[in-house]
Amino acid sequence: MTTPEQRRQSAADALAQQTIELPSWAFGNAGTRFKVFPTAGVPRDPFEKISDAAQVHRHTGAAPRVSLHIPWDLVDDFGKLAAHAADEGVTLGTINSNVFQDDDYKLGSLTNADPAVRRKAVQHHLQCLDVMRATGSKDLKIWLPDGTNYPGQDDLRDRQDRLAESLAEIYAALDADMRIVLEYKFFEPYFYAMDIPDWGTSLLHCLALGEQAMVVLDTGHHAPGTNIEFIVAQLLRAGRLGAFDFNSRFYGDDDLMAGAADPFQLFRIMNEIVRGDALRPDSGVNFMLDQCHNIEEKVPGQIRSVMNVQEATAKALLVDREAIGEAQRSGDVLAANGLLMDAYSTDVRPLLAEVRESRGLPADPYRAFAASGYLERVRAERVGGTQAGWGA
Ligand code: LRH
Ligand code: MN
Repeated sequence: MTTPEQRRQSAADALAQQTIELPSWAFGNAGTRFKVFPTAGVPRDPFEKISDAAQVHRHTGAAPRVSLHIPWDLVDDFGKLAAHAADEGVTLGTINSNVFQDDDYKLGSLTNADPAVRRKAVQHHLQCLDVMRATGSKDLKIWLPDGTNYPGQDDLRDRQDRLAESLAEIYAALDADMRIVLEYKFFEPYFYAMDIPDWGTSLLHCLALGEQAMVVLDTGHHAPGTNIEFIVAQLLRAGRLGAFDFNSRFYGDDDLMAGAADPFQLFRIMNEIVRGDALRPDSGVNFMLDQCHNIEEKVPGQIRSVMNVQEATAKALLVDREAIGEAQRSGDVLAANGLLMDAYSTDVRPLLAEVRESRGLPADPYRAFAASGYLERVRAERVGGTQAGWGA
């Protein structure tokens, strides 16, 4: 049996190594179809986005990578962008393709009935692989907006066959150390059938492609009431969980701060990660945020989100695994549930403050950033130009 102190110490060790990848697009303006609110000091280009993301790492010590979105983050010289990132103490991470803003993809991109449109969409992904070779990134994240709005609009099986063929072309172009991470979403922007609506469909395509294809689980992409931690357990069991897009939601794909809407769900997800020994830096699971800060300041919003993931992880690391295993195997329902809730009910903020201070980081990154004057500085400096983000 481990003692609470032993669990606390091994939790501290694991938390010191945890890293969360930030989305470049979270630092630009974002909103809904009703309104995109501009914010003073918002970045005007990928270099400024990287600088803002680096502030999150500087204060949390847990966000050393930034994922890019193409073409939102297209630059003339990705080597220069990677050098800028290094100067700022971060690296460039996952490359996200984008086939959801081009008129040609109205009836589909990789699934489109028109071979010329499919070829164009495949070409875009091959361009993303070239970006990865320039940035040193290893993961190509594919989320397809592809879908239909009305029954009969298109043949569901033909679209899957076309999708499989297009994905195979992209997969064949991967370097040996690259991965495709394939994201699913149950609705939006289409409202009858999305072509990759659920984890099963993404997994089937990944299994058909090969070992370098993994599933991305975006916590905002499930039907209400879905037991997401069950999907996590199953994908880990299949060895095909490649990455998370963490955010939270009350209703749809709200992309709110991770843990803000449902901290208990985030804890249950991280509990399956810890139980599946997938928190290790070499587990192959990339923990990322995918959020939009429509009304709140973006850098503090990202800092708060990283802290929320750390808190959920810390609670999951404090679960007494031996005791809960015994209670589960002996059918002691209340004891087993009670042991999980004990961990969830633990205030882990002092433990996290200790871990941060032991690494020379501020005990409270959110408060430390607020006191840094960074936002005031960039508001004064970033005058003119076009702010990055939706609607830019
Ligand atoms: C789609 C999605 C995807 C990104 C986009 C910004 O909803 O989750 O991961 O490409 O958001
Ligand atoms: Mn996502």
